[in-house]
Amino acid sequence: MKLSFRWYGEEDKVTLEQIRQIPGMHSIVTAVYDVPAGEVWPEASIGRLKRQVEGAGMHFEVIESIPVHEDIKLGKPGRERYIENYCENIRRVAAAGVRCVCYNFMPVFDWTRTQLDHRLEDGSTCLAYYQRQVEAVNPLESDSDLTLPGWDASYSREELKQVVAEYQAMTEEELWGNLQYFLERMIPVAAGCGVNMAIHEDDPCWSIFGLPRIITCEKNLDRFLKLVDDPHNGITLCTGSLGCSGHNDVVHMAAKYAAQGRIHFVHMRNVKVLEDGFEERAHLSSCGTLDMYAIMKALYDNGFCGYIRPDHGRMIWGETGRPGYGLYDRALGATYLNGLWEAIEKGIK
Ligand SMILES: [Mn+2]
Repeated sequence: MKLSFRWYGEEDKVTLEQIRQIPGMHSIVTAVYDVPAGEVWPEASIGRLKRQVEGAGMHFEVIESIPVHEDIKLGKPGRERYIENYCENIRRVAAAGVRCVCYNFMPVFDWTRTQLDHRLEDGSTCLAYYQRQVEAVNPLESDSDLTLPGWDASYSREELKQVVAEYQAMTEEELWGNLQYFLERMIPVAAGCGVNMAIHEDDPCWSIFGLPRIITCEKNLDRFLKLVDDPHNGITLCTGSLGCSGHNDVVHMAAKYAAQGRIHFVHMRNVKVLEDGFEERAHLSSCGTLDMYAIMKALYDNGFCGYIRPDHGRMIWGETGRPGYGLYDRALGATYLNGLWEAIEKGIK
């Protein structure tokens, strides 16, 4: 495995110099953040990121994410231009040495949580999702000022209503069709540049607000991988996104898809599954519902050699900043992952 860490660029309170001091850090996971979704990234911006990351002594090989424009997901006529732009971005990052690109196909709402500062018993805070709070929010009610954290603030309420209504009129099968159309054009370009595409599961892995969501479970991941049956068409195994549903056997999925050579990137995060949702927890297995050792062992045993990063951390030690993306708890997570990996490796030899 190649240990990596997400960095939000120069705006990030967490610096490359700090990340480099985490033992065993191999790669920085980042993106060009100042270009709207669907547009082409300037080569100068990509080059600058590469210089910054390599200048700090780490590798620039993973992008998270190149966002997929809504017109592609909705299958609108405008998608042709956005698919061509997407492919051009893959060519450009590949030319800068990138080997893996994470992306998702979630309608409108990327990750969804209802609370960003849920206080745990030990005084740390975490991201949480409570179904009853989601049900209290109706994105189609124009008189409602309620929003949820993580929503795209670039939409006005009227625009949000419109795009949500478009998706609510769409079936899951139509969304599958639009995904296939995109993959059939995009994956050959990625394959030609030697870039592994790694779709991220829907987070959480179920439908919200009646919008279709399809990258959610083993059956659907099987279907996804067959849409374009090429090793470059792979997944980001996000343990927290899949593991927040008790229906997903994350250990089994890690073993199965690693053995198929289709896991290119792993997000390791522990969650506590509750009757009414879930809370993000510290990485240690005993802090949540997931068996982090068993997941790492399944990856190891099945030849996983891709990139892995600690996913969201709690806020600890008085740190403030981007929810889920502070330095301290993610650094603890990285060190824990190193420890698991070393123990598994040495235990077998
Ligand atoms: Mn993730």
